[in-house]
Amino acid sequence: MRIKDLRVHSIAVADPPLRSSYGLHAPYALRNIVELESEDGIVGIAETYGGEGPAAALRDVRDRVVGADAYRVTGDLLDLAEGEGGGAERSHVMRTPGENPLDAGPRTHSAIETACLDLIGRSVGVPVCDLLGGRVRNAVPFSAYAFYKHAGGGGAGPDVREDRYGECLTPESIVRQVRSMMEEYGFRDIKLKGGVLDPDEEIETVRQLRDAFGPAVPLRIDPNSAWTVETSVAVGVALREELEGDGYLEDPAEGIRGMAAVRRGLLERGIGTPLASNVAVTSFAHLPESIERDAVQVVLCDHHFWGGMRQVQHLGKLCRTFGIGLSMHSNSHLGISLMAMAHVAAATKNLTYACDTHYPWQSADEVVDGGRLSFEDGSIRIPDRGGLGVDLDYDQLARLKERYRKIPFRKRDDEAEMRKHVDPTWRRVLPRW
Ligand code: GKR
Ligand code: MG
Repeated sequence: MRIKDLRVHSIAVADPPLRSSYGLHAPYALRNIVELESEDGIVGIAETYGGEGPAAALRDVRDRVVGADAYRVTGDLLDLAEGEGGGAERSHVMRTPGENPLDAGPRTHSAIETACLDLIGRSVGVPVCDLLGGRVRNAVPFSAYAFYKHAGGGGAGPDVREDRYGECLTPESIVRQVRSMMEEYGFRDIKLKGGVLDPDEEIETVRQLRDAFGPAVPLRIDPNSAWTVETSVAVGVALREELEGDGYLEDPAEGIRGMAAVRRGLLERGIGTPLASNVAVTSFAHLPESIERDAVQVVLCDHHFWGGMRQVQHLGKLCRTFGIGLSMHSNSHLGISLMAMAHVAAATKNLTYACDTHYPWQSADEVVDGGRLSFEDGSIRIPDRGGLGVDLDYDQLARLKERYRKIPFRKRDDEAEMRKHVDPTWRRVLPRW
């Protein structure tokens, strides 16, 4: 099946002022939507990181994609899947996800692969997860992803959006945020984005979440490398009970060596809380050292930057071989990404945790036909349709493209947003505590 056209649409989506150790989210999250059209007029779609860098990388492969066979092109582009230098240099410590130039290859490969699988799936009437070797689950569980945030629902000027959760900078307001998210979506796991307040306040937030939701609801906290090894160990000790079971401590300290030192410190104190990562371990090239040092016990996969869905399946198998758990990372996204995440999760046996999703945070906009996708008891059910199971709403796409055209943002820069809105002297300093 020949590919006749590759189209890349840069869009902007209203996003609330969420905080993390990277800084502050801008009023708009950027995404790129990819369309691949076959000679017989079938269109496969994908969603990926936004702004100019990822869009340019996709346009750069146009000549290798247009005219190629949809069944073979991801093999032809395999040189991109691992990234420069096999991915060894590709840490996310100082780079916000989507803004690391060394991710360009895997990101691009993934977007083309997803659109090809959607195209093929539509043409033969088979869901993507079944093209990937067959689903091992029909519904994929996601977790409530809590963020400290300032007041505001995202958007700017006349496009300003309703603030569903209000300002959340205290333990009590995070509990309210999570309660409302769990009621609306039915999530059964909670992840707290940390690295924002003093660690003692974040410990108190996790404790209040445990008090409010009980031990049957697994808890995770992720400060994105904001803590020293000593602070990470102290937090691990303080939250020993809260993070046990299906919980984990995610990227507390910087890099594989930092994570390994935290692991040693916790084990010496008899604490087996697993350490998870989407910052220290972001490529296959990181696995040998991480395994040798026992730095990371749960890898957060993400087809968007691990090179695609099949690479995530390989990752799942490798993790299983080495006794490592697998969870799923997310960034601000819409329904096409959500469905792609659900399909790859459905077709990856060793996925041992509920996946992350930012979907509740981008609730003001959607590009899929029929509007917002529904969760059932915190899970996304695989639709009984060929491909990803969602279509583009071209009116909404045009609206979000127009918005992109009008706003000044062309890349994600959480540090600049912090300086603009919160503290003019703010810099991303690691470790901060
Ligand atoms: O959306 O600010 C955010 C998160 O901090 C995101 O950028 C991270 O990539 O969700 C992510 C994570 O788990 O590290
Ligand atoms: Mg993380």
